[in-house]
Amino acid sequence: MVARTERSRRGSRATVAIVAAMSFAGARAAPTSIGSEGFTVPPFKCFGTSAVLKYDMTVVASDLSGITWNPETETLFAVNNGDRIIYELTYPNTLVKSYDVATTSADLEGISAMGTRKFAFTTENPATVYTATLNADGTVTNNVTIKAGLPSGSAAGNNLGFEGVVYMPGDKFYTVQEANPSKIWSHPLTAGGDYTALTGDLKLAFPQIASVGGMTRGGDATDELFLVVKNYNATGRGGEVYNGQKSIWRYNITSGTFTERFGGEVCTMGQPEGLTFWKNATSGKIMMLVVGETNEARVYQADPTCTDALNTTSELMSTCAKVKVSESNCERTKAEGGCPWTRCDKDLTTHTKICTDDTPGVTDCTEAECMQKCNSSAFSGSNVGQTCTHWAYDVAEKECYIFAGCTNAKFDLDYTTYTMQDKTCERTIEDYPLGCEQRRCDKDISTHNKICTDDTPGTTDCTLAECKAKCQQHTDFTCTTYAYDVAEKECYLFETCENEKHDDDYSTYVLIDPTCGKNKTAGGCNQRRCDKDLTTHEKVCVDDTPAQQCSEAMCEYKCANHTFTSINSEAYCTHWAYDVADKECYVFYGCTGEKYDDDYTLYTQSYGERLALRAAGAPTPPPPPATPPKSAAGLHRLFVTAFIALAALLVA
Ligand SMILES: *[C@@H]1O[C@H](CO)[C@@H](O)[C@H](O)[C@H]1NC(C)=O
Ligand SMILES: *[C@@H]1O[C@H](CO)[C@@H](O)[C@H](O)[C@H]1NC(C)=O
Ligand SMILES: *[C@@H]1O[C@H](CO)[C@@H](O)[C@H](O)[C@H]1NC(C)=O
Ligand SMILES: *[C@@H]1O[C@H](CO)[C@@H](O)[C@H](O)[C@H]1NC(C)=O
Ligand SMILES: *[C@@H]1O[C@H](CO)[C@@H](O)[C@H](O)[C@H]1NC(C)=O
Ligand SMILES: *[C@@H]1O[C@H](CO)[C@@H](O)[C@H](O)[C@H]1NC(C)=O
Ligand SMILES: *[C@@H]1O[C@H](CO)[C@@H](O)[C@H](O)[C@H]1NC(C)=O
Ligand SMILES: CC(=O)N[C@H]1CO[C@H](CO)[C@@H](O)[C@@H]1O
Repeated sequence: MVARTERSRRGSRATVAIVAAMSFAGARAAPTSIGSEGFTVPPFKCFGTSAVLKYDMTVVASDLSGITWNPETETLFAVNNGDRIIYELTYPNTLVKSYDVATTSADLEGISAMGTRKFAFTTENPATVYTATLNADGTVTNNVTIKAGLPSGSAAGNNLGFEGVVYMPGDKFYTVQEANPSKIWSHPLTAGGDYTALTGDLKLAFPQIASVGGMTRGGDATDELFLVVKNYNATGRGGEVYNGQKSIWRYNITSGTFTERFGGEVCTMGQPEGLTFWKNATSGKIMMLVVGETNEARVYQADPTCTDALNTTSELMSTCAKVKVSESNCERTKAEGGCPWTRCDKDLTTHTKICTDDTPGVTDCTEAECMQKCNSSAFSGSNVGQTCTHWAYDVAEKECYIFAGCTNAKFDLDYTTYTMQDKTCERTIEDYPLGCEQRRCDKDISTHNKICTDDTPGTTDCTLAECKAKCQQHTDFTCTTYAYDVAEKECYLFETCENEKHDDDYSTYVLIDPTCGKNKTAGGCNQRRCDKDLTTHEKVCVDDTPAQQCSEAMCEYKCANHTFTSINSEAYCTHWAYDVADKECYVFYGCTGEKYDDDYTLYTQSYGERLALRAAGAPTPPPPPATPPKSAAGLHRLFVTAFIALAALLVA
């Protein structure tokens, strides 16, 4: 413990010394070059607790997967794993040039500036490092494949190859493998050698890293690497366990240890994939830029004279808040159609069966009466005094349950369950232009900022679109929810929405609906998936072989055909997720911890849809591919292939 503290202090003093030697005068410094950029990365504490900028790096079309600062041109070079294009831009978001590096795989994942416009970059499938010169006129020359593929016997599943590369000036390349295992490798600067493992499986190292999105160097430091980690298990300073964390980790190559981590806004990114540091020539500040899918960008800055020590960031800044997992499983009101074929678990939830079919016309009731009984909390016996939150009605038998809370809502052939009030309205402006009308988060207990006011109309007020944009760009805290007053043009931003309730003036919107809940007809929820660590699931189609892949229609059918019998005989599949690119499919029972996923679209499936799909039967699988081109279809394919080849020739 003492030894570690000593080392940390020395590390930080050394950093300060290097930076002080640069004696920054405040004037604009001349461009620097790789290996002498005039800084190392100060301890993370120095980057403070607020991002200085949060934005979408829209000049990179999509799938932003890696970035590097090039000190000689004072521009950024970003890679996109959707095409094979490297984008050069001026910070923060002005396109300079784009370069088609024509790699055999389009899956670009990492990039590192090497000086004199030379860059190293990686592709994931297979794990490969390339170098090339990206000329100012947009041409690509001197392209070299340093090495394709890991040494034989080293695991690297499809899509789990290199996520990042670091050129260490005059020394070697370092690469990082995404997962199974997450691992750092090195390779000599010249082509033809082999990768050498720098670490073992990072999952077994103390931060329990299970997935890495990128890696970068820290200015002129030759013994440090910085990893963008997408999934690791953390232990808090008080011993508390936080699973599924995201962060930046600092790694000391000499000692082979991770020395500190930084969560902050990295926690809120969908999928952090790239990181780079530079020294701002105007302000002298050390800039830290984290980027990720689709084109999220977060910027922090540190004063190089900062004297904080390594590993002294607060628990709050180093660790992501635990994900709140919603427990209630029916949050749809009568107006929203309720939750069909569902009833709260009466063994676990306080309830009264308030109408029965014992004496039709006397003991039974209408749906409106059932709702009214919940509204008036008409509990009987020992439950008198409880507050009704949910009610369930059986249309056929005219029976009614009222519930205080709703634990373990599950399949029921006869009932539809309704909540009296959706306590967390959660509407996006895209799905509901009016949002949640006359609702607002409780500003006494929700972290908030009143960002537009009617003090000086035309100056301090704003439009609804501006209110939303301010939420997206807010840096004091991560804004998830915004509320807008149309009459006064006022706007509130909220970090979380605690105790949402009635408000005469405001309509409330979320940036992202955390429980999107759309069926196939409604188009599903793009780039979302239930958390497979928290939800009962089965991966029913995989991309290991073409025979194990499936079509979207088959994925939907597999949900309809699936019962999680280990739970019970009525645990029907409720959600399915499909990856169009890899033709992979998950089926789920419930959906806990729904979150961003770059590959999947998530769909709900009601019992009604299930019955209809089962009645229609399994979709016919597509014809087997690559039959000899004798049939008309084969000839057609041949023509298409020839046409594509011709088009490619013409383009080239
Ligand atoms: C890395 O570890 C070595 C050996 O413990 C130490 O001498 C060095 O100062 C460390 N480097 C940094 C940047 O902390
Ligand atoms: C993190 O903890 C969870 C729950 O204990 C476990 O399932 C998972 O494998 C752990 N991850 C790593 C990387 O150790
Ligand atoms: C950081 O310090 C805490 C004690 O405050 C210690 O438990 C932890 O292991 C340290 N982390 C690293 C990466 O050294
Ligand atoms: C440098 O800092 C200034 C002032 O904060 C900022 O406006 C500018 O965008 C920064 N430029 C770079 C390249 O970091
Ligand atoms: C519930 O009862 C109150 C008072 O009786 C009434 O004002 C309100 O409209 C009722 N709400 C619903 C949803 O029926
Ligand atoms: C449907 O489920 C049955 C029973 O589990 C299984 O035998 C069958 O292969 C499934 N059909 C499809 C198309 O997956
Ligand atoms: C699918 O969702 C739409 C829109 O939410 C809804 O109107 C429709 O009834 C749903 N379809 C089924 C079969 O549940
Ligand atoms: C941009 C470019 O010239 N790319 C080439 C790099 O080298 C490979 C293999 O020699 C070629 O296939 C690429 O076209």
